[in-house]
Amino acid sequence: SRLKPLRASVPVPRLTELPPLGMDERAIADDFRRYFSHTLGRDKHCRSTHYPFQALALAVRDRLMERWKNSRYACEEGNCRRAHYLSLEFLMGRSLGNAMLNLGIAGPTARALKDLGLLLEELAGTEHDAGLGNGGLGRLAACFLDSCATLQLPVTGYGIRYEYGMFRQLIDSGEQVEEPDHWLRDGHPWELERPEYTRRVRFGGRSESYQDEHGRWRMRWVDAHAVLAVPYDIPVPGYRNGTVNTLRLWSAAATDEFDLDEFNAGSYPESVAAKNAAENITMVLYPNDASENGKELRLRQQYFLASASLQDVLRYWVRFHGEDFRGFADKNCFQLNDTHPSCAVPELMRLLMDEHGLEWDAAWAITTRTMAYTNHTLLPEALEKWPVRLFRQELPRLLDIIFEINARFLEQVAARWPGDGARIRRMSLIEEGDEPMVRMAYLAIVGSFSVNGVAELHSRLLEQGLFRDFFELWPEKFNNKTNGVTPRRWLAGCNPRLARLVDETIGNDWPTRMERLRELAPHADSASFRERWHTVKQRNKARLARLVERECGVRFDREALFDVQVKRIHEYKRQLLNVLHVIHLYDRIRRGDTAGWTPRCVLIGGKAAPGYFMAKRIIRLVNNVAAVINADPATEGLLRVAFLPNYRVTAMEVICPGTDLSEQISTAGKEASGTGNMKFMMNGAVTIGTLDGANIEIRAEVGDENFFLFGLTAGEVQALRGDYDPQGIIAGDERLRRVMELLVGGTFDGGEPGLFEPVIQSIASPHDPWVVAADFGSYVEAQRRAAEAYRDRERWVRMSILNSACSGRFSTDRTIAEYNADIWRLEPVPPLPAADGESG
Ligand code: T68
Repeated sequence: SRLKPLRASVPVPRLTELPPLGMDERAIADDFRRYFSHTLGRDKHCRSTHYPFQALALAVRDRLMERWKNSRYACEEGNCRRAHYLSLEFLMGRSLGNAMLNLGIAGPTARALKDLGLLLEELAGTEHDAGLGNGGLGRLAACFLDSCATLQLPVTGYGIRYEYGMFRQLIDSGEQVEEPDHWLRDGHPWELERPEYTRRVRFGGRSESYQDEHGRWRMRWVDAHAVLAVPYDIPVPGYRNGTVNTLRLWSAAATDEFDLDEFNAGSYPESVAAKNAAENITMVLYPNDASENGKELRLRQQYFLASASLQDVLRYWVRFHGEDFRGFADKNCFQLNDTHPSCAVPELMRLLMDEHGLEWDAAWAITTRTMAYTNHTLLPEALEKWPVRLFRQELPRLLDIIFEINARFLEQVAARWPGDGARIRRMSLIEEGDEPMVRMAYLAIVGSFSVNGVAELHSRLLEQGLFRDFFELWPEKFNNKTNGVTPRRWLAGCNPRLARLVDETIGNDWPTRMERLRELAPHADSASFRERWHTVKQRNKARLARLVERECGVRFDREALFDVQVKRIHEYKRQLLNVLHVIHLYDRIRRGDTAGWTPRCVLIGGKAAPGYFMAKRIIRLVNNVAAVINADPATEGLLRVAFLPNYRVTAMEVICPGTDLSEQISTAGKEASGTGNMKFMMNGAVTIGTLDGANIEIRAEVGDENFFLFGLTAGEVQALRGDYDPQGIIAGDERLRRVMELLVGGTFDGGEPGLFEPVIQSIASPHDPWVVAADFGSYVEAQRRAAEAYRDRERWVRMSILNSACSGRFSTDRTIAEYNADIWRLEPVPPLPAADGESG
């Protein structure tokens, strides 16, 4: 480690008597000024918001520090059971507003700044998003951390400190262009480097057998090269409860001796240059959200996270318990966020056996009592597989262990189903073929005591489909944990006007007791309450309209229906179906079929994986359709369309409060859960959606009269296979036929004939897995019902109120309480009292 530990004789500073920091306007203002002038060295000539932001972040961070330490101590002193959330992604977004909200100092801070002539919103607006994730999976991890801290559960997040997060999306002539997101360039005030906890992670080399000092044959990993994993800690404050948990992100660095070896060989510059290879491991987040591309560097990232995190947890164990691992499984639990960190299964085996001397059975008992796996996808193409060859090259010792796990597992299968060779081949952790592959999901299932899906439908489909064989073998492992979102960021934080109205109506404890939102429901009958609700929504729509005008140059009239679909661009999410409906509306306008029209503003946003051709072509289509429609005077006052570039957490914080209609229109059986659907609902948007993922549970909560349902069910989509006839559907539906004619006729080609040919082909293909044409008719009908409902303002506002009122179940506090009751079994740990006894 670069920083030598203090020797026992070195005096340790006594810090316990530090007075706690004030949470009032005055104390915050004083600290702000000190950081601004003394630490950052700025003065009255400073013309940038960056330094005032930095000074404020440091002042707020100070107030997290003592709570952070007290939370750590409480856990240490209580020798408490802990959970470790392993994830390649944490999509945190901005931190300042969230920290102030959870500490309860937003008010005094705003006043302190105002006295100094500064505007809080302006400073907060300069913070970069921490975009260390692709979408739902990464944001779920961030919401989970917020709920764990709020429920005072001792859960640590473990992830990677990517130098470059999710790419910035620009739109150039209607096309997506990716720019690197160097989010750390101006420094990241929330992180604390912890070089003293640096770990070594090895790659390459080979494994060999040897005899230990007792003459026993063991395996070891030799000739590997080491990379340092340096942790950076980020504080995760609970909601006004004194708890601050930790997100620990690993950064790769080259070792010194690695350089020295090369240096001795006489190639000093080359050896220093070789540092790059090590440090590349944590350079960039892979921007694929739904398909694996099998890149070597990605496997290195996955192993790097798993190994560093497990070593960190084992180090903590050894510090308090020495080499006795008997109680380890009672005190630790690892939650794997999808298969991405599933190298943790063989790596924990390796560490326990090779580094700590345990025998196989003891190590396996610990592993299978501590690992739990969450699946996030039903798409077979998204299930991770790694070539055996790559494992042998990069992680040879892990491959030995995977083979051994597989051999023992297949014996179990053979004992249960004697002579069923087909089943053995199906369930093997190794897929045979020209290029044998390790099936990571199967590895995760075999190595875990819990396997969960993220919505009821999804969990059921896993049991009956993808993981059927495993469900037959171990039904007790399988369970459901329906996703949620944190109501702190996704209601209290992003929608202060609505939050105030809710406070005034039902009291202010709802951010931690979301079931209380139900008490709003009776107020939906009050005309004056509806009026106040409507006023809030209109102001939020005005705020969203300003964003759209600034980013897209399109004017949205806030009296119109705001119809929004924001999420990653993917064929299964069916942005294309949305566009077909927009084209249909445009066709109606051109035909003069506008009697009883509801003016509508359609917003679509999201990033496409850079190598996903169809997704990028769909972005192009949205942009071209928007250009044609917005430029046609006939659409004035009736229809506006915009594609919002660079959709991200911070954009959603403006979008969901200002949305009327939430588009959740995936092909049934494809969207594991969705979480955007929950954010919209909480903020009073009404959903138009299919019976997919958590939509089903949203509809069950709010009632079918407050949800615009359409489309085939998952079972019906399945049953279509083999006799799907989109051409027949197009021919038989006048509306769709006309839409296809506009597309084929080049109305949106912008002078590039054939541009949308691939899109047209996919809709018309009997092999279209997303069955866009099949759902078009019922989608247009549901849109008609939504438009009609919107024209009756009292009716719509009532639906909006009821959607918020029924959203309590979709708080991650509920989700995390379920993870804890069924999987983690942790006791809440209140922090040790701060020096003055204050903990709030
Ligand atoms: C999403 N998955 C699901 N994956 O699509 C969504 N994948 O239904 C669900 O609500 C959400 O997870 C939370 O459970 C993803 O977001 C990824 O981002 C991803 C990233 C890398 C590789 C594969």
